[in-house]
Amino acid sequence: MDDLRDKYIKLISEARDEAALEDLRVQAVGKKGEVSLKMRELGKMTPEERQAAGPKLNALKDEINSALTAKKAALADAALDERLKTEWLDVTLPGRPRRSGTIHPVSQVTEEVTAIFADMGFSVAEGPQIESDWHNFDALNIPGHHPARAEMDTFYMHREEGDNRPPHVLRTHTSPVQIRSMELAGAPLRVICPGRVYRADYDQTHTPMFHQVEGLAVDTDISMANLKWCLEEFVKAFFEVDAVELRFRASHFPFTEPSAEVDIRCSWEGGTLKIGEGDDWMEILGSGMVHPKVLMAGNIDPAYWQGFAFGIGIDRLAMLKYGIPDLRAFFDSDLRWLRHYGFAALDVPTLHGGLSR
Ligand code: 2U9
Repeated sequence: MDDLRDKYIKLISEARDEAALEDLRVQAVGKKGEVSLKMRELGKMTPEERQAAGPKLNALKDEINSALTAKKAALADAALDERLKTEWLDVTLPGRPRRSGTIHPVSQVTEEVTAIFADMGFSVAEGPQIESDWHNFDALNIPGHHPARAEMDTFYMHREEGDNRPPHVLRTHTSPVQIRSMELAGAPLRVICPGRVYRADYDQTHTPMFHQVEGLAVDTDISMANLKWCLEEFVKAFFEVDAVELRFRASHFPFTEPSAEVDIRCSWEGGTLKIGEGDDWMEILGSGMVHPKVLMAGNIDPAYWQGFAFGIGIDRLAMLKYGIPDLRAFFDSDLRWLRHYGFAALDVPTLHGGLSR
């Protein structure tokens, strides 16, 4: 029995894996194993011999089973240690910004414009891109027969044959968001509305989807003077120059009266644009005093309140500020273009931290 014990304890200690251990278990204490065969011999013994051998055999079986269990646990520990050595990872290493994405110039400029107007006390509002034709047109003093409805090259949503409800449209400007802001918040109000707009037009300077930011300020004693100051502050902050001259040219929009298109003084020497100096003028936005009918559409009493409004094309602002020549490349999703013209993520524009750096 001592020989059996020494043999198996040694073999178990030398076993290299679980399969080898299982073979040893079958050989030693399995049904036809050596210890089991010895137990069968107990029947042939005298009662005295059996009394001496029985407990010893049971103890031997227990000892072998314990050695098997202990060795199995040791093998599992060793395997885990081996894996930990090869699958080791230093979680304290800094991140490696390989192939990180960039912020699209349109997003960057939207953030810049938003930061400037937020600093002047304007809040930001968003609205649906699929609009009722009332919010997109009627409320803005553009009735059914008005040429602006045709001029805006509107995308109409599909309607089933015989459906005579008023159509929905892809909004042709962000102005309906200001109508909704007036309906929701009433006067006084200072809000800007950036977002996507849609017109069926495609050439070198037009894409069927583009971006606008429109502003609206409603209060008592509001005049074109307040509009002019706000726009001057905006242009200086946006183009990061100390002084600019604005030129207001009389114009016409259905939603403002009077209306003005606004140019900034600039020069184009050697093909590079300089803002605030030179003998050229460049149109950058449209504006005016909100038409009384439009205030009424937003449930605001024009006998008591006045407002100014303006609209700016974001894509064109981005082209001007960052020297991007072709509008259509904005929406090609070409990664090389995005890496060239894109901005670092997390470099959020603020007036105190610098808009574009
Ligand atoms: C309300 C009242 C008035 C918004 C305005 C313009 C003039 C304008 C163009 C600029 C370039 C559109 O992207 S663009 O082609 N916009 O000229 N927008 S006044 O007037 C409003 C808007 C909403 C309730």
